[in-house]
Amino acid sequence: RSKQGFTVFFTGLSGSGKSTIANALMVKLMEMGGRPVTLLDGDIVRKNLSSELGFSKEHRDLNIRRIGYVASEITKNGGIAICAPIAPYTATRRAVREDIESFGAFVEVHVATSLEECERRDRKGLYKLAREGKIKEFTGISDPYEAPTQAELVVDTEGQEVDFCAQQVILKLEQMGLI
Ligand code: GGZ
Repeated sequence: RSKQGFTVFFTGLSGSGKSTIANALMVKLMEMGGRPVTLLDGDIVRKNLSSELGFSKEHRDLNIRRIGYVASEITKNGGIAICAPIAPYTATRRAVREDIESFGAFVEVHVATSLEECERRDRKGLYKLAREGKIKEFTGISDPYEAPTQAELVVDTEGQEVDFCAQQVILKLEQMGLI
């Protein structure tokens, strides 16, 4: 009997390490073989699926609902979807969870790297621009991030290696009987 499809949904601040962990997880799942794995990364979705959207609450919600729809189709067909947007709003994450759970499992992973650490790293220089007011509605600076309270897993890239974080996700998926 083949296993049910599932979605791993990462959420966290810009620069928290979502994409890096998501990529490491994708490699691990692909190495296990057998099932197609689709990565819906924040950047790539914004370029290809949500190119007309900005960062208002309405646009962020629409972006997340689109990601959730694609992930639900993949999950329905028995595949593995990995999503890695900021997804700052609890209600929107919950709505996506409900859509997906009618077809398979939804595994929410909070990448809880602190704002202080994300801003200290500032890999793309966006936090500096946000502090200067040159980017408006920037998550964590001038726009909200509602941290999950009931995520299946919490990881933190401050003091934990990316590979360790990805391995924690693998263990959780095994515990849940998904892989
Ligand atoms: C947050 C922004 C913003 C604003 C541009 N707020 O670190 P990045 O650059 O590569 O990831 C961030 C990405 C966020 O897009 P998402 O689709 O993940 O957001 S959401 O889930 O809220 O729809 C950041 C960049 O876009 N970026 N402006 N104002 N992040």
